[in-house]
Amino acid sequence: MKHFEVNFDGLVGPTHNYAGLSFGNVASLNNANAISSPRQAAKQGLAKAKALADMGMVQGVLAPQERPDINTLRRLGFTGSDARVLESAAKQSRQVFLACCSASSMWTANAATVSPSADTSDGRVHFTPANLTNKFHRSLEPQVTGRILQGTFANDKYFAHHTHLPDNEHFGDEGAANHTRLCTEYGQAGVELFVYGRHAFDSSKPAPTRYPARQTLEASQAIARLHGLEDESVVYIQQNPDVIDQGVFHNDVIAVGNQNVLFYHEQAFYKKDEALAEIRQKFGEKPLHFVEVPTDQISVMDAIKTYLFNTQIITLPGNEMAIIAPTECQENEAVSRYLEELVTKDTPIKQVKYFDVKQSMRNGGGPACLRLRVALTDTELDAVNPNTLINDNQFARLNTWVDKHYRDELREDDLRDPQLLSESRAALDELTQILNIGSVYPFQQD
Ligand code: SUG
Repeated sequence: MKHFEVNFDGLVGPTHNYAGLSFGNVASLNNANAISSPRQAAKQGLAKAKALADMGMVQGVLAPQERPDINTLRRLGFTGSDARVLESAAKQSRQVFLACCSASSMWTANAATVSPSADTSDGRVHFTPANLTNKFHRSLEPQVTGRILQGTFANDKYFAHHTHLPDNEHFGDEGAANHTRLCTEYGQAGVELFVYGRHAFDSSKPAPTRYPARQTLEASQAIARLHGLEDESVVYIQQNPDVIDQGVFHNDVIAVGNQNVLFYHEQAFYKKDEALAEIRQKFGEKPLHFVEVPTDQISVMDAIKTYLFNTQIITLPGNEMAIIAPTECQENEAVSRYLEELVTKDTPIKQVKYFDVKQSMRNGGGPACLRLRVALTDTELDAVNPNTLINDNQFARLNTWVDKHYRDELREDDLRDPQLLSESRAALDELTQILNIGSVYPFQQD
């Protein structure tokens, strides 16, 4: 049996904009009110996805969400025609309005936590959409995310879909951004690492003081239970509260794993030595590489600025690993030097490739944020909705679709334009046909 790790990249939605919505995410706050380019953003994402497909990787896409989110605005008391809802929300409650316009579902690392069939008690691939409770704009995502995942992984013989955790800060869950799986081969049982920012029910435990910890231990434990993971193959690690306070709002901003490699910053974890020892013990005797980046070589600040750890480490056909980095890493002297040296060292990582995803980076989303990893056997891959997988034909269709529907530039004032709402709905209606995922959007169900 063959197995693969498939990356499902989030298609950037037509309302991609910079609204400064994510307190604790430095890039999001620094770029608030900048002019965005939804078209460029969508094309940068598609180009990265296509490049990975061209490297021989199996690559998929996940549909974006319907925005502006008129239904939520109506739930919050705005009435009248859609145009009126937009107008009055923008005027009366700017922050709420902006939250309802965000294209943040593009960061599919936050779409869900996924456990491959090799790890789960019933031998199916398990998905739990993240509730994203810490940010209002992101808390609007899980329901439709669940539908999109079901439209993409539509066979319940192989795929188990759970409802997102209770929408409450106690169970704050940010999905795969705080989850990494280590294994020897993707199809063999692995060790799942759940990294959390705080304990929800024990305030005596350390926690960040300046910026929020978005993920709780209790949420991570609930996911492990739902997915039927065995205690011996799960490690819970607390993120270092100090780095959260410096702007590391998800673990994937400071650590990334692939197969038997864990690449992380010296300051990533609280009680690091204990955590690494537990991983080592649960992983067993097989070769395992801890690639630790010391602070005196790369500061936490540089890691956040360049997203050195928000890189994708992928295993290419032929088994060499490559690191997929944003061009910000190339532009930083210390970081590019580090990466050049890394590929010559005694680790499986042998190549580095840079991608321009600046439209996403300005909101704090690097290459790894843009993708959800799903490890699959060949039989499971055959059960995935084939229209969601990237090949030359689907890539061309999606690029043409972006050209047809997306604006070149978007400013805050454009978001209240009823025309943008119609354009977005027309785009998404067509997309559900291109991807054949069914009527997942509220406007298609009314
Ligand atoms: O949740 N930014 C996203 C970035 C998510 C990155 N994902 C991972 N690290 N996996 C967030 O903070 C900013 C939107 C705005 O400000 O307009 C935003 O939502």
